[in-house]
Amino acid sequence: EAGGGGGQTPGSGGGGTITLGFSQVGAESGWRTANTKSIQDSAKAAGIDLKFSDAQQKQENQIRAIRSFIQQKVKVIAFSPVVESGWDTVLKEAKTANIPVILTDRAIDSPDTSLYKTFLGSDFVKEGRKAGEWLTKEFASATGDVNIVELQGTTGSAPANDRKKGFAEAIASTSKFKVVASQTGEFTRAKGKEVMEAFLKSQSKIDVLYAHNDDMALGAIEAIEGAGKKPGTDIKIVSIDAVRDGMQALADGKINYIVECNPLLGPQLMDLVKKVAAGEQVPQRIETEETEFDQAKAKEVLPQRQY
Ligand code: GZL
Repeated sequence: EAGGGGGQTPGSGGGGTITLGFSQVGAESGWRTANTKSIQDSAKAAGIDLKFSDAQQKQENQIRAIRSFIQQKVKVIAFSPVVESGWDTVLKEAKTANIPVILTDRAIDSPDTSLYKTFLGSDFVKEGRKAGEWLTKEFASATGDVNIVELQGTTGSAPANDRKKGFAEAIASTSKFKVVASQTGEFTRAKGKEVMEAFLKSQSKIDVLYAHNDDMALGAIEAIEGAGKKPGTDIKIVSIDAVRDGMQALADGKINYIVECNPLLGPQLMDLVKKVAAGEQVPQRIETEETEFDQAKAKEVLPQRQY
């Protein structure tokens, strides 16, 4: 319940319980599932009353959820913006209602940084760059062109924009690296498989697949095997996330390298919610800690991976 009698401040519920409204992107990938679990488990552990909404990857559903949280007078709003643009109006409504907003996972492109207290998430440009740097090392001795196909994440999303940018920067060093096809696979296995099937038909020579997440890489693996080729051997694959199924494919030699994108943001988010609810200052930007894996390291760490 929000507000209530006895002069309590809105969103503090009974006995100081903080109410958090969280708008999640959807349930499109293994990463998202792990991220949602981390948020729900951490809210429970922190004694925070979580109102959780799944937007099925639609911005209008996130905007509707944020408006509903404002109506309910929650104490804090947090969300993972499915795309970078189009948030100013609804975030200004939250500001007018004196409800602080926290961005998690993905960023927005608004120049008005007063619209949110902090952004907790990965540096996607860095992730793309790490993937590109691995590729330049892996193909350092290649003499002819190295033909790359790219499965992009959700169109307009920060991870898709920035992973593409970071990767392109890293491979620009030598002209032999050619991105011969690049299209969104919407971060899902199904779409990743469908687009990779099209790439296999339209491209005469594919040396590498760069997938913006493991789920699309796993879909692409099905397409590559369906075409009678060996993923990880005939077509090298570099991906991002390091979710369990991706790490298993890496250990099995079907993926060659994975850059981790850590979904376990829940504990840090709840600490930030408590600080922001108490009116404390928090850093404008908090970057997630994460690493990268080759096949040997994947075999080693798989047994104790949390997600
Ligand atoms: C990245 C996150 C992306 C993951 C995908 O932080 O937004 O969305 O890389 C997920 O798996 O769908």
